[in-house]
Amino acid sequence: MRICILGGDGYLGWPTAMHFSLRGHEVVAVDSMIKRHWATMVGVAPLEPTPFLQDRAAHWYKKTGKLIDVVVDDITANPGLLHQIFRDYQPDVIIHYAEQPSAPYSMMNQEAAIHTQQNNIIGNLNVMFAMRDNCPQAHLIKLGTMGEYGTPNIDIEEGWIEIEHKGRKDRMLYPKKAHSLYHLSKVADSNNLEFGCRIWNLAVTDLNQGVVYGTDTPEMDNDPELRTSFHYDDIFGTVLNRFVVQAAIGNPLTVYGTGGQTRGYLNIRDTLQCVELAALHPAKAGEFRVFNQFTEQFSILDLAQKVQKVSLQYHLDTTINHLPNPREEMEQHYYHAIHTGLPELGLRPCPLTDDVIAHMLECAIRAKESIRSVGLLPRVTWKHGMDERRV
Ligand code: USQ
Repeated sequence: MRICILGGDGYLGWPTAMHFSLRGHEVVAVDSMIKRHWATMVGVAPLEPTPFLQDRAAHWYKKTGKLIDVVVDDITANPGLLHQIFRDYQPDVIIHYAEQPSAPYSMMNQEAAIHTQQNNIIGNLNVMFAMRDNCPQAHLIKLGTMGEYGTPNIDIEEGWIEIEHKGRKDRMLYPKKAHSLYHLSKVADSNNLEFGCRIWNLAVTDLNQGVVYGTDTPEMDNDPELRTSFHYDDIFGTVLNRFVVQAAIGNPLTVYGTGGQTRGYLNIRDTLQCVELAALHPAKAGEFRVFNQFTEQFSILDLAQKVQKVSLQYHLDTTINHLPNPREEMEQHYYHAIHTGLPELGLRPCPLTDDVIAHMLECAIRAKESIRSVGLLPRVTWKHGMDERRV
């Protein structure tokens, strides 16, 4: 397949590029590098330096003889870009990760909220129009999020729900109660894409992904030149990635509130499996297909206790600190999200075992010297935004 990966420099984008490239697909990775800029703006950096995308692609070519084409440009700021790429390249599959991915970033202040929604929603519209005009037969795999649904007091279906109202029935997009203005940008994307499928016959899979964790994938092969950007800070670090880094330097684990918040989680290796399964089993023309992409669900306290237990093996005396919750979210709630679509296509999950946590912890201990204190504690509250004193 000819695969175009938008957001190819990111935590998920680069591993996805290597995964498909190794399996013999033609890959072009597009990225504006803006996430590196956002990270600098909020004073954070990945655990270890992440080589530039062009350098990683060059190293990959030297090592495997496989070419990953790189385009450095902005799909949101330059609406003509994707028209040109899709016209010339004629992708079979477009994988769209190129969005501002952080809920706290979107809640920092008015400017960051508007930038998040503009960047994400306009970028996604640019993808839709470029597909319609240049490769209407391609399959778009779009990264959505489980956080679009929030935590409703009813079962969460996979994107769609049958509703009976006053004696009549219809199949509707599942109602959303998103966690943040970032998550709301993805709600808007989902609505726009469903419209594109209905009106222009586009074929789209929306992957409503849970919280991802993990330091590496097999293609990285412990090679620092091929590593991905692993964030552990308050803005771009996801919770389990944060906890292992906090444990590695003997800091308390920052559980927000009681820690009863329950979410779906998956290993970064399973992200790759899921995206590959979606690509190999495409949505049909006109179909807006949604998968809930996670493998297990945990509360925050469950995760903290797992990290605490494993850290004992490394003689780390890890404590759990219940901080006042900087977010507005339910801490005790019902959570039952259907996630059968991807297992039906063949997903075989890597569960979160003690060994998986131990491996992450070893990576964090190895890179201990480079861990920064900025962002170990949360700086953004949903009520008041970024606390500038902590920048
Ligand atoms: N949390 C803590 N302590 C921390 C950090 C987070 O208790 O130090 C809690 C949060 O309050 C929240 C949960 O952990 O209840 C998850 O937070 P997170 O920062 O790991 O994840 P979230 O903000 O939801 O966003 C992340 C990714 C985002 C993706 C989303 C999937 O950054 O791109 O869309 O996970 S999901 O959560 O399923 O919507």
